[in-house]
Amino acid sequence: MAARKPLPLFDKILIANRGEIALRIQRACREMGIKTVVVHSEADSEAKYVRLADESVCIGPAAPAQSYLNMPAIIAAAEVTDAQAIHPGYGFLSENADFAEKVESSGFVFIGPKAETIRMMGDKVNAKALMTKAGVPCVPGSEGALSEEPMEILKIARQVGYPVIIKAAGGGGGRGMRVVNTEAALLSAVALTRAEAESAFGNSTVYMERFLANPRHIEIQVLADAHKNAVWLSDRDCSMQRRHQKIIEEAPAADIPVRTLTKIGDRCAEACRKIGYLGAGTFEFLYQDGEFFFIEMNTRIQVEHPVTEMITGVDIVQEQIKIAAGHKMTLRQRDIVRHGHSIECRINAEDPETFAPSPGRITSYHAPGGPGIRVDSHVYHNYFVPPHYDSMIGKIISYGDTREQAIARMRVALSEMVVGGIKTNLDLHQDLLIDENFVRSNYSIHYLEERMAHRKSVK
Ligand code: MV4
Repeated sequence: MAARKPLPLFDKILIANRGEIALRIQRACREMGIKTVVVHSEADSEAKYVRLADESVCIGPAAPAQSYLNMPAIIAAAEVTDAQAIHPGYGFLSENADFAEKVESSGFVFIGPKAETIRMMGDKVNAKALMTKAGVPCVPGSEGALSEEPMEILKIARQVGYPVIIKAAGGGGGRGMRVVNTEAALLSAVALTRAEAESAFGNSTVYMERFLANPRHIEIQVLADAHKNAVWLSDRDCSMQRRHQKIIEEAPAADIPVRTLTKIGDRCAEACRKIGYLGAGTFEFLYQDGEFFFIEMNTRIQVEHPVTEMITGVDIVQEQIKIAAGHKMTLRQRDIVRHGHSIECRINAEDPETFAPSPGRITSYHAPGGPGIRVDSHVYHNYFVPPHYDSMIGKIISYGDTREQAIARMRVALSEMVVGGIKTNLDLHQDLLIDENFVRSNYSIHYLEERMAHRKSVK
């Protein structure tokens, strides 16, 4: 019997996103010989990636609800341009199960997991149950949703031990959660979190976990194909954050014993096979006292994916596309070796004092370069940063043989970078790259906020 021909890739992909990730996806497509359609709002008509795309379709006004979240407009754009697949990027509709479903029922391929997987992971109670069953360790807490019975709730908290955290099943990424330190405060905190969850997510389901006081946020990147192959692509430390907005990410995370990491990575890959996961995904963990605790799974490409690409040499966006086209992954776990160290600094258009977005025209722009420096950004000299969207204007990613070299290269890159006309967080990054705790890898999820509170008080 003749060997089966490799499946063809897509001829044309529609990119349902904006900014740096729209450009990143477009670059992957062009490298693979795939034509691109970019959909954009009226505020993004002049964007570089719109001009570079083979085709573009304006899908509505600046307001995201009328453009980047406008499902019928996006699907209509795919129809008129004859695209075969839709890449949702991150944010916007990337983790919207209804969108994934509509894309598929309209005859297009959604570049991501199946709608039912997205829906499952969107409910954090389901996600935890699924992971527990698949052998991924979770934070100890209520088994599933919290009951309505006060005595039952008190009993579970006693077993878990205070402090506990109450989280909304429909929340995630820091929304809908409340820490409870004492039994006296428990029942009213549960009631309040329920009420907030009902109004924010239309779902009053909450669950309880032991509150970890000082963890690091470590995540594991995975890739899984439609043929039961799954691999994990090392880890990232995303602990340097403020108000659930990551600022610096790095790979690999410091000081995690190889055995601990390998064990958790293998569990993640095995969980992907068990649940029939498809595409790129991220397992989010809290890491404290040498132990990993699963908290959530992200079913999209993430902002910080480049640090993983730098240390593994895998183009994660290209892998997403090949997997969506039904290809068998050629990557095997044994082929995945990490080399060196990578750091990402997210450059935001924001006020350094208040962190309020600082949109406007970029009157001078110079991007850094040189060995081990990658810049993922869609902006340029005279670009107008619109006020309607996220304030991130790009990312500097450094790579070195060692963490020290990645830090040194990032310092040089930051010093070279010029973004004039708007306020940015470049100075904060310069400060953090010489911060002795950062340099010594001595930081957890609370570090940045504590550091800023301290600086304010001594000013
Ligand atoms: C926690 C926690 C401590 N203990 N869960 C916040 C975002 C959401 N993904 C989960 N979050 C947390 N869950 C337990 N059981 C602390 C946080 C948390 C956090 C986690 C990751 C990154 C930044 C954070 C900042 C504050 C709190």
